[in-house]
Amino acid sequence: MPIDPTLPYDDQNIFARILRGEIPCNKVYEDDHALAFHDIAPQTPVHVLVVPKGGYVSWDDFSAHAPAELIAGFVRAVGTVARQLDLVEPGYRLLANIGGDGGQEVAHLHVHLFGGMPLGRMIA
Ligand code: IU
Repeated sequence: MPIDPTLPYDDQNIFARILRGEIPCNKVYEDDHALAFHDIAPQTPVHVLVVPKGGYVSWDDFSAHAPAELIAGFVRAVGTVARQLDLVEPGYRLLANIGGDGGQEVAHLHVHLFGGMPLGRMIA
């Protein structure tokens, strides 16, 4: 069920609970700005989610309201995760679903990192 991205941030969402350590995840990477973990239902051989450490519903909320240091740190972390997973040479795909038409289901900004196979021209 897609989320309503205009609602205020709810700190009981599943990724907020993962960030607080209340729910376990299969962690790939963590720094001061971001946490990355394997998607629970991978769509490709490598399917990792990267989430910023901060309460932002979506890319829209994050890009409009997050401090520049967090935005920079998050963007850098996404690149670091891809390098750590040795995906740069074969290539990979980043995706952020935003709101209803975007098919966003978890109301904490996350970037999907897909890889491990030729992704062709599929959208997601
Ligand atoms: P979306 O961009 O909000 O549509 O994607 C949410 C993703 O979060 C989706 O790929 C789920 O498989 C994934 N996920 C997860 O990894 N762990 C969870 O506990 C839940 C969803 I709920």
